[in-house]
Amino acid sequence: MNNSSQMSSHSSSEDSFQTIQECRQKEPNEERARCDPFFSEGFITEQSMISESDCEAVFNEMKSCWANSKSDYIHCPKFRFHVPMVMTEINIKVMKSVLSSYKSILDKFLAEEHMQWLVEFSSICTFPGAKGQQLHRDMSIQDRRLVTIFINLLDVGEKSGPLLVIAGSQKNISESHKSSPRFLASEDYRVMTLPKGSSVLMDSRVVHSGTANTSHDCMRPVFYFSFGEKDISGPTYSIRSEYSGKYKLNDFCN
Ligand SMILES: O=C(O)CCC(=O)C(=O)O
Repeated sequence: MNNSSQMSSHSSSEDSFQTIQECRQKEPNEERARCDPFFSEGFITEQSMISESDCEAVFNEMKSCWANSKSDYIHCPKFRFHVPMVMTEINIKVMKSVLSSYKSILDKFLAEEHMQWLVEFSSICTFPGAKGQQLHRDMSIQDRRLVTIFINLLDVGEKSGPLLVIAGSQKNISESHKSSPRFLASEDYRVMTLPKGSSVLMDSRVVHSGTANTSHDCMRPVFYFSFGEKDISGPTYSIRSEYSGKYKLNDFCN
């Protein structure tokens, strides 16, 4: 997650489109249908991939991390926990299962070895009373690569503080989301209200935020991990020190 509001002035909106072109030339229709939305919108979702009992087991792992580790930096920390996760059997099983469904996109997006580091392995839980975060990018350099996969461990409704993303905002990185009319227009806003077991794969250049939890009794626990380049300036990676710099994408792909 990013703790910097700095915006890069480097801009090239063409790289995503070139990658789409490559997909078109090389892939059958089904692969293209999966690939295109991610490269054009900057995110893609998958509904109910993880069973209810696995969600519950991972949530229990998260709670035991709350007891044993302190919260990492997070925007708007009141009523939000941000705690690195432990690589237990169930966490890795769930991670592998989600990765398998995004593998073709990840292979394209993180095309080179140095882009494939596991840089985050963590959790966020938003509690009733949490205010909305400011819109931000986790990474603001157009030609670097970083992605995050968020897994929802409970149903996410409008009031439980869903993730908000601005579709397509990874292409216009030189434009400030604070002043650009493009980002002030709400037509590109997508609120990730999704069922338990669903996931979101998000390009870290996408403008997004965790919204306010206005519910009285709904938590939003999310298990997440990020892959990308490990030397990007801007992001602060949430991962236990013993895992940092040790794993790559293929370590979790069968
Ligand atoms: O709440 C979320 O899902 C996203 C949180 C986030 O973007 C952040 O803390 O930087």
